[in-house]
Order: sequence, then structure tokens, then C-alpha cells
Amino acid sequence: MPNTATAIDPRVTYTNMHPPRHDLVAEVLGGFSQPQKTLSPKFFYDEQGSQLFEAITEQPEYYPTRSERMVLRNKAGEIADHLGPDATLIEPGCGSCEKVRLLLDALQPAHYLAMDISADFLLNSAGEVAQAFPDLDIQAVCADFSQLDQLPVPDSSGRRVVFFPGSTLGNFSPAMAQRFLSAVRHLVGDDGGLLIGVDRHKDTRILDAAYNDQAGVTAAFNLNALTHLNRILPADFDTNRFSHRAFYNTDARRVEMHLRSECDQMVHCAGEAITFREGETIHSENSYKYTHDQFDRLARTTGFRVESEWSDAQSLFSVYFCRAAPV
Ligand code: AVJ
Repeated sequence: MPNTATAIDPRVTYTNMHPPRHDLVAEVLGGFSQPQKTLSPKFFYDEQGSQLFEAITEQPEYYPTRSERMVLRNKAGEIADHLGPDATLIEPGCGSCEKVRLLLDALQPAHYLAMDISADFLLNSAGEVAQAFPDLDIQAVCADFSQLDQLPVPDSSGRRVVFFPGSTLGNFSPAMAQRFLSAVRHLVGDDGGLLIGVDRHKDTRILDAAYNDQAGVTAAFNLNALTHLNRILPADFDTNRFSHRAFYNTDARRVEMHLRSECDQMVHCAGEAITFREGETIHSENSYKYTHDQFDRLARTTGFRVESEWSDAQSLFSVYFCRAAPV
């Protein structure tokens, strides 16, 4: 049963949906038992990893965050026109709520539902939004992406709009992206909308540079996933014996990140011995990039219609407003 309580900030209503716990050991070992070893990108984000990601967004080569912020800041007024009055803005995986704050002055939604899997982080961020926007009704909901159909969305006369910035969609396989947007379409209903940040397909050199910054922050971020596993499984990865690899796979239209074993070695993970050949990799992330046509098709197949697209001056990154279409 979800329970509702008053959060740290009295203006925030908190609901804990008790997101299902996963068997992390089984998940990691399952990924390591495949011919191409894989690890979910969620293992990047312990506290150290979240800080490293913040640092990535400040690297000169990593354009997505800068580009998206610029678009949201410059186009907030136009975005507000699409939303209409009394909207309910719902943000799955809101994290620090940093992006939505660029919009709230212009959007003036009736309700903001901030949803994240990490309760502490969520309550903190939602509390900060409440202080900056004292008149906004804020719901903080601890839930994961599988629970979109159960969210306690407040009743309102305005439309429901899901805000999904940060190119988070890029981490989803095409099949997962389709399932996710279909669930979003169901959540927002026939009058609803979707405001989403999507990284664009582009010249390989720009993408390779963005995921191989000179300062080595992305490398540290990738390798930190192993340090994280050492702590939680536990495991005994020696990060000096692995190296960061990232490249654009043009056929699949995704940046792939890998952790390459620099020698033949054996690593103990939760009591199991895992062997690595020199040159073998753990595939640690996919970051899918979209052409306009590809995103347009994805929107259509999930019951949306692209109504507006905004980009930065170099057309590196796009923010789309999609409206629900009859399904
Ligand atoms: C947070 C998934 C949008 O794909 O660019 C940054 C993560 N990985 N550098 C991305 C990431 C390496 C990022 N997303």
C-alpha cells in the first residue's frame, strides 16, 4: 500500500509507492554470464558516480546538458503556450529537479508531480522547488518507471504533461523506449502531452569526443561502476586493470560505453569467480541518438504526434513537445 505523509517541507505531499526491490547480485551475475558481458548503467549512480556525472556535464566536449538548458531557458514561453493553463506536470526520474526549475516561472502549472526512485534525494529536491515556488502544489512520489500507471496524480482541469528531459530516453533500447512512451501516453490520457529532451544523431567525431573528454571524467565515471560493485556485491575489481572505451556505433545509432580488461584476469563477484580475457569488455551503457524521423516515428507508434521541436544553434540536441493523438 502506498503511504502518504507530510514531507520535510510542509508544502510537499509525499507518497511512497515502495518501488520493487531488485536482486542486484543476480542481476549483475546474469549480465556477466552472457557472451558479451553487460552491466546496467544504473550502477554508475552511487554518490561518487552522481558527482562524476555532474562533472561530466561541465566538460567542454559534453554538449547535451548545456544545449538542453539553453533551449529550456530560451523557449520556456513557447513551451508554456503548448501546455495551456492549469497543467499537471509529471516528471519521472526528476533527480535534482534542476531542469524543471528553468520552466516553472513561464509554465505556471497547477501541480508538479516529482517522481524518483531515491526517496532522500527526491524529498530534498522537491523541498527546494517548494521554497523557490511557494504557490506551486507539489507531490513527491517515490516510485520507479514500472509504476507510472499507479501514480497519485491530482485532479485538475488542465492537461497532464510528462516532462522527460536529459536524454534519459537514450539509455532505453528501442523496445524499452516504445514501452515507456506507451505507458506515458496512457498516463497523460487523450488530452495529454509529452515534453522530452532527445539527443540527436550527428557527426561521429562530436559524439566520440563527448564521451571521451580530455580531462578523463567520463573514464572515471565508467570505472566508478566497478568500485561501486566492489562495495555492494562485494567484488574485487582492480580498476587499474580495466580501461574506459566509448564510441559511436553508427549502425545502431548509439554511443556504447565499455570497460575493457587490460589483461587475462579473474575477479570475484559475490563469491563467484568471473574470468576476463585481455581485450574483453563489459558493455556498461548505450546512449541512443535519434534522427528527427526516428523520433517522429517513435512518437507516432506510441500514440503521440510531434507538435514542436526546439534545438540549440548547432542542432545538437532537441526538445520536443508531443501531443496525444487518437490511438
Ligand atoms: C544521463 C544517460 C543522458 O547518455 O549522455 C554521460 C549518461 N554517460 N556520459 C548520456 C552519460 C556518459 C548520459 N545520460
